[in-house]
Amino acid sequence: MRSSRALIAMFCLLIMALSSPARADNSTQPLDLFIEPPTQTSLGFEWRINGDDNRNATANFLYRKANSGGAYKSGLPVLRLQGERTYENVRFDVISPNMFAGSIVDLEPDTDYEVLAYILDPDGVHGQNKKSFVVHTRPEPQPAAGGRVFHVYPFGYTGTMIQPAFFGLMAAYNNAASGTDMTMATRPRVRPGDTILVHAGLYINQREIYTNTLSISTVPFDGTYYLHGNGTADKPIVIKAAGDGEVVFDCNGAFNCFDVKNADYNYFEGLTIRNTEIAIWAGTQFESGAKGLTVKKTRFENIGFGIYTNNSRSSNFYISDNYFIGRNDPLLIGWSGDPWPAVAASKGLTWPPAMGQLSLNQYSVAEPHPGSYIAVKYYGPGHVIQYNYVANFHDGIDDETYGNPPGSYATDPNLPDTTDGPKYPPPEYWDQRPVANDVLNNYMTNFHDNSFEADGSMHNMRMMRNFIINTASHGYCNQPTLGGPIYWIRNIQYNCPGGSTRGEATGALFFNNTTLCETAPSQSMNVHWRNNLMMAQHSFATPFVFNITTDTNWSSSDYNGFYANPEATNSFGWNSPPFNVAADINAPGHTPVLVTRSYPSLAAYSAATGRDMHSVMLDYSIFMNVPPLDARDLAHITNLYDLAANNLDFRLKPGSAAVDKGMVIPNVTDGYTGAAPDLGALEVGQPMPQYGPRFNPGWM
Ligand SMILES: [Ca+2]
Ligand SMILES: [Ca+2]
Ligand SMILES: [Ca+2]
Repeated sequence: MRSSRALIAMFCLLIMALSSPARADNSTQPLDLFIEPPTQTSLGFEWRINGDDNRNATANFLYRKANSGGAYKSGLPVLRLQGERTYENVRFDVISPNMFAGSIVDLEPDTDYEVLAYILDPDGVHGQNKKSFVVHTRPEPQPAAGGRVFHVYPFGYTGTMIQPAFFGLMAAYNNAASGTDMTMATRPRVRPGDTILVHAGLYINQREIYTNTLSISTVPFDGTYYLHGNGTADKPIVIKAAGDGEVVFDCNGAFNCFDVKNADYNYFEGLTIRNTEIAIWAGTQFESGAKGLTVKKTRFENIGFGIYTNNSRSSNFYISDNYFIGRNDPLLIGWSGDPWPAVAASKGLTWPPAMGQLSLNQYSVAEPHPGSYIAVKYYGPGHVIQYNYVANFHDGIDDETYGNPPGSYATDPNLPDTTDGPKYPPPEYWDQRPVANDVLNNYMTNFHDNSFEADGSMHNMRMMRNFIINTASHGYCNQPTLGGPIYWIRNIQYNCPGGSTRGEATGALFFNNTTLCETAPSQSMNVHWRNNLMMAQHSFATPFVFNITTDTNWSSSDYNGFYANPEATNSFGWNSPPFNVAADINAPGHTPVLVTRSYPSLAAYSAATGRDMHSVMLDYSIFMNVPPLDARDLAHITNLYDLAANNLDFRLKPGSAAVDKGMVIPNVTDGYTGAAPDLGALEVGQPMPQYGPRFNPGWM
């Protein structure tokens, strides 16, 4: 009897233990540290943990060149993630694991770095809280030494040809070129490390003519150059201008010019590609996608889309120093919402504006004007898109919105059995995630919608030192982002009448941006602003200069400089759960309950919310030469501005109200001048960043 009573008692205790709420565990247990694919200049890390329910643990990633014996420096601020949930109907349901994620930026390519990572928690750390390891940054992709070299000339060329020589690209790339039914009948000649030098001239096919005459066509009926050769990271297959004059691939209206969806490590340099809807198609979601595509110093014109993959296999692209010239009108026009329909009508434009060749039922002889969609769209890890000039598109450079990342599943409240599944990708899918991407130093102008989208991206997205001018809405788009960190650092955004920042941002960090329009993302979690200039443009979208809606009370903002619309009743808002509730997060069947808080002044807002306690008010007189714009002046809202043509100068006047008003942010403000870092993108006395291509092409 006694033993069975004891058994029953033990059983009851076990049931109680299993059913009682989990005890808070405020100490931290570090788990595995994951190193994301390095780029040429950045490293990204994810360190998963258990515990730290009170979210006060911190992590840091220190670095120095290997074997240098130098002092360690700190990488970017590391983001704490835990349970933020991006839940949007049946497209997204992603829950951030308990983890840290962060980057180190502005490194040298092809270099070993020693990284020292550690976690601190005032409540204690169980297990190994320090790790050190060496990571090698990627080299810039280059043609390999020692590979075979093939020479390509345009049909009809009669001069001396360097051997081995071929007429047309396909004859060199494949074992032969053929016409019409035979265009796909040969296989790649090229091997890893081979270089095809394309000599000056016009390369054009007439795909509509059935022919055996190679001067007319070497592509199938769709007009596409299908490339199927595979290079390697060290030995790409190179298609490069020979250097004796402009090389023009005129795609003659083909929907897609180059298809590299099944061609890894192909490399394009120095070409002009024109007259096509999709110039280089590198992947299609759920079908196939290339790895390691390189495109340098290439000019894209009369295109709908420049470079496109939305396949999660795609990784490690290097898209640098290119010109993407879209077909959109040389005026600013938006695609959605007021005041754009009336503005378009006043200019005699059809609306909404086209983003491609007009379909037959829209074609108008009076206005046969096609538009352009996106310059570069990518998905997957390790991409670098930098020093490009992008003009006249619907969007500029976008992560693919994609939906739930591979291996994870959204929630359909009506059909849970068909879509329910992991809310974060299992480790076997981690190499297919949109992480560790660099978008740097691009010059972006004239967009219907966004200059940049981080939409659908997850961790360690680094959008830095970009110059954004003339974007109808939201140069910084995060709709949605899936955990973060999404680093927006030292970007300039000017003439953005629809506002600067689109939600629904999870894990976005804004450091030292010069943002000259209103900031009012509709929804957010775990978002943080430091050292920014945020100055109103009299937007039609909102009177607030800064109106944040966030489901987490660990979102924060401080050390910023603001300029408010003078006649606005309220200029600052911080809408979040009651301050005694840590977070109230979207979930199936649950809508967060937020308190709307609006204030007429920075002082009132700071006092009530504890945010922006060290921030300041200022005006456009801080700049060397930046005229304030009025987005409600509809007669001029379509104006385009240009850095050089308008003699704009976004540097701060020495001694002005933004100088030395910032805080130290490691890896962002290193080397600041004066008593403290300045607000905004450009520190007084430091050299201007390069925006756009680093070379002067002959055709400019
Ligand atoms: Ca803790
Ligand atoms: Ca967009
Ligand atoms: Ca300073």
